[in-house]
Amino acid sequence: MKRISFALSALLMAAPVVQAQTAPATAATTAAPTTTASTPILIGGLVNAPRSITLADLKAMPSREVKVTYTSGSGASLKTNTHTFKGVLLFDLLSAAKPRFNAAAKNDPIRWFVRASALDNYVAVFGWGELDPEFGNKGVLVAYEQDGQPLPEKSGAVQLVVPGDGKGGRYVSNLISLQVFRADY
Ligand SMILES: Nc1nc2c(c(=O)[nH]1)N[C@H]1C(S)=C(S)[C@@H](COP(=O)(O)O)O[C@H]1N2
Ligand SMILES: [Mo]
Repeated sequence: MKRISFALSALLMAAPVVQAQTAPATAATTAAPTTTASTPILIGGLVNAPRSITLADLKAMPSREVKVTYTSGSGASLKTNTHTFKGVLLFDLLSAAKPRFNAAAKNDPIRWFVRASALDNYVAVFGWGELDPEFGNKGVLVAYEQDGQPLPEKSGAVQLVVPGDGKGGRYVSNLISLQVFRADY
C-alpha cells in the first residue's frame, strides 16, 4: 500500500499542472485586440526614407474625404455599407517614403506593389499602378475618420478605404504596416 501511494504521488508530481481555464459564466466574449492613437504604423520595404508614423502624423498631412459603398459578409449576413471616410491618400504616404524606382527600367513603378498588414496578421496588396494618379488613380485612403467620428473601436485607429472595391476585403482595419516592394520575378 505504501509502495502504491508513493508511486502514485511521484506520478502526480511529474504530471504538468493544468489550471482551470473555464471562463466565469458571466464573462462577455473577449473583443479582438485593436490599434490605438499611439500604435506605430511602419512604412518600409524597398524605400529610401522608411518611417514609423502614428495617428497624429497622419492628421497633420493633407486629407480628403470620400463616400464609399461596399459589401461585407455573405449569404444571409451580406451587408451593404455606405460611409464617408477621411484620411490621407495611400499614394502620397508611400511616395513620401521614396520607393527605390529604377529610372532606367521602362515604366518601373507599375512593377511595384504595397503590402498592407494588420494587427491580426490580415494582409492585402495593391499594385502601384492601381494607386498611381497616372494609372488606376483609385484614391485608396489611409483613413482615420468615419462619418465625422474616429473609426469604430473594432476598426482600430487607422484603416484602408478602397473606393471602387465592391467587397470590403481590402478595407484593412487595425493597420500596422505598409511595405513597398518590386515584383522581381
Ligand atoms: N484587420 C482586418 N481587416 C479586415 C478584415 C480582417 O479580418 N482583419 N476583414 C475584411 C473584410 S473580409 C471585410 S468585408 C471588411 C468588413 O468591414 P466592416 O468593418 O465594414 O464590417 O473588413 C476587412 N478588413
Ligand atoms: Mo468580407
